[in-house]
Amino acid sequence: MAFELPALPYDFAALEPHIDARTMEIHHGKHHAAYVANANKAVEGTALAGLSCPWEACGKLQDLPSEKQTAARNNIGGHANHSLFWSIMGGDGMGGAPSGDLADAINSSFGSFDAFKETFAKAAATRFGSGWAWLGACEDGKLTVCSTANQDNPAMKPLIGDAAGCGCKPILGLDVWEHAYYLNYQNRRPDYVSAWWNVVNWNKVGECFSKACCCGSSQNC
Ligand code: MN3
Repeated sequence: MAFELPALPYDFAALEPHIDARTMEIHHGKHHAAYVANANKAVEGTALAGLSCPWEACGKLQDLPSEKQTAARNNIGGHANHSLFWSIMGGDGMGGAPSGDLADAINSSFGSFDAFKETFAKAAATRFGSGWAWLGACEDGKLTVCSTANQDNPAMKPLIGDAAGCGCKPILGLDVWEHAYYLNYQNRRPDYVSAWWNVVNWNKVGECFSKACCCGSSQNC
């Protein structure tokens, strides 16, 4: 097995008007596909060759020879982050608010769903340059918000320390690279973040919260 581009679980146009079809087509078919191809190149002939779960690989980047680590960090990170991103969005009937254990955890960690959204939107808006905002589960069961630069994510903590954010297990991620929104929103990142809440699939985020791994692919890991 190698890293594989997961199929989008909906049509390119499914997230309109909040995220346009052309952006989705380029983002999935060009950007994410390139991360997958380059991630496979980066691990060729190493101990990580043959892994198929990118989130697992993000936690093992430190096992690579040092000259391989930058390419692996950027591209395996890109693969992991986008795989989660596609899986926690959807078209009709999405948005709204979480329910069940996830809702309880959000309320106890942030005070309310609105307070969480405000904290998360601020993390997304204030990430300078390219990167991601995350909602993640900490080891004590609490939820937290953090953000990372480029294609880094909290699972990379063993390799990159504080640059990986808080070290939580991400269950919701928002791509704030310009390629994720520029066609529709240009420089208006806060408008993209506000619109994005309408396409979040909270049932999926709830599943990620209750599972050990949420790599977004069809495999069980
Ligand atoms: Mn992206």
